[in-house]
Amino acid sequence: MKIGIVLYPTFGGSGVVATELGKALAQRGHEVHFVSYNQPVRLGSFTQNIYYHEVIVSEYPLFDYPPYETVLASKLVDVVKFEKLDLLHVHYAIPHASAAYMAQQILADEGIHIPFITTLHGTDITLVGKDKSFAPAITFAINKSNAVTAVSESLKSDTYEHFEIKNGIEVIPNFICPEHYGPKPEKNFKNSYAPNGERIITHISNFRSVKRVEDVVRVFKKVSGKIPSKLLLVGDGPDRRKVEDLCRELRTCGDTHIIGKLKKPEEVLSISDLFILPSQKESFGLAALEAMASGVPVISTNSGGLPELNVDGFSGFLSPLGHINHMAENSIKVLKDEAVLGQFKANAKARSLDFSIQKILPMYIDLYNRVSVRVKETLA
Ligand code: GMT
Repeated sequence: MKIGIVLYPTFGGSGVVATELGKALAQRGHEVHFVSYNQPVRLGSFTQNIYYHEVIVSEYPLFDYPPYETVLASKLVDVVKFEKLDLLHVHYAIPHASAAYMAQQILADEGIHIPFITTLHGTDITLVGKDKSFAPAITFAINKSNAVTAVSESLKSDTYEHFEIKNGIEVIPNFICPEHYGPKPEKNFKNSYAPNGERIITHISNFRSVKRVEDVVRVFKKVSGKIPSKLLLVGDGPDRRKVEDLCRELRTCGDTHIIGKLKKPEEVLSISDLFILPSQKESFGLAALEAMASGVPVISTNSGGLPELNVDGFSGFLSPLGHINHMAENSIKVLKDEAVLGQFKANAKARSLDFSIQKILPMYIDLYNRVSVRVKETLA
């Protein structure tokens, strides 16, 4: 098949999932055309069957807000027509689903019929999308999609709750490629962060308020009081300053490394003993899955789709939102004993394999085939 994938090119989970999906499809012989405003960060080097089309919005003095959606729709028309695509798969509803719908209508006028699938990732529904300034357009575009997927049952029910959706929504969870995680790094790498054999606790996010990174620092303060530990904070975003201030206030700076954005989070995860994700809302929690794939147990909240991923008492623990003590006690339970930690690490790795690309990719391919057949039958 020839598939167009529309995505955000950034570090966010939706872009990561879309890129890894495209790479996996290409490896299996499909031709994949990525469409975005920048080269996706996880795309990597020149690879067979992969093409990248950049959406370039021209500057014009009239535009206080450059019309990205219109340029994206025009780009999609061009790519579908000249690369003879069979299907578009857009990741993150805003504004990709409505741009795909516009492209579909323009092409239909020319006798070209292209189906599009929308994958909902989370904040496009739970934060941004339900805002009244987006809701009518999002509802329309979801209803006009030839198929809709959500990355968790939780996101599916949130979507039905917040929007008047007439379309069916299939749940296809996020995935990892197990071969990307491991083998374990040189001992020296871990020693450079934990020279006295301290435990390494890690958090990775975009430091937006929904991630509650300050809770990570508060939990760390309590855990490091009982178990010698180091904290690695990976990522960057609006709350970074507040987090730095809190580290100073709680006097945890000496044991904390704020590393910034990393293209390969698996490198940090490979030396980590525990991952903390105290999010207010998380439709899935790809960062937690990546941690588990590296054999790192997860302390997370029980919000959104996290309980569908993190099995309480097995791959880590779940806590109610904001319950710092609960998260700290659970962290200590995992970290205090070498044998217990080893068991949690093995469990986390085992749980991650339920979300391996080998299990999830066939779900997407099956959906692509069903949608293509359905569209052809409607036209016949
Ligand atoms: O987490 C973010 O803020 C980024 C956002 C995105 O769109 O990339 O992540 C969402 O999509 C990921 C991939 O499906 C999910 O794993 C994240 O849970 C989800 N984020 C939220 O729901 C807050």
